[in-house]
Amino acid sequence: MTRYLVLLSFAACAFSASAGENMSFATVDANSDGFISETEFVSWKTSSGEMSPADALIKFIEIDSDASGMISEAEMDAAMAAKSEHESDGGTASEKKM
Ligand SMILES: [Ca+2]
Repeated sequence: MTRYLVLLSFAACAFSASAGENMSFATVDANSDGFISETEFVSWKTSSGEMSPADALIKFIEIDSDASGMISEAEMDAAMAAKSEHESDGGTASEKKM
């Protein structure tokens, strides 16, 4: 039973990782000004049904590390790197359990 749960969580991680790879900064930057505004970020996150507007706003504030009100490509890269690092940690832990 535990083994099935580990497999399921591993599959969920793999799925979310591949979904993330389909996203590019340019896709989210709707007006192509080189920054993702709060509006662009929230509409991207909510359009996929992934998050509520409130959750998307919290995520935006997390990623906007210099609190400029805009997400730069560097800030987005840092957020994606932190996310994939977290996911690979999860994968390693699952392999150890198996
Ligand atoms: Ca923009």
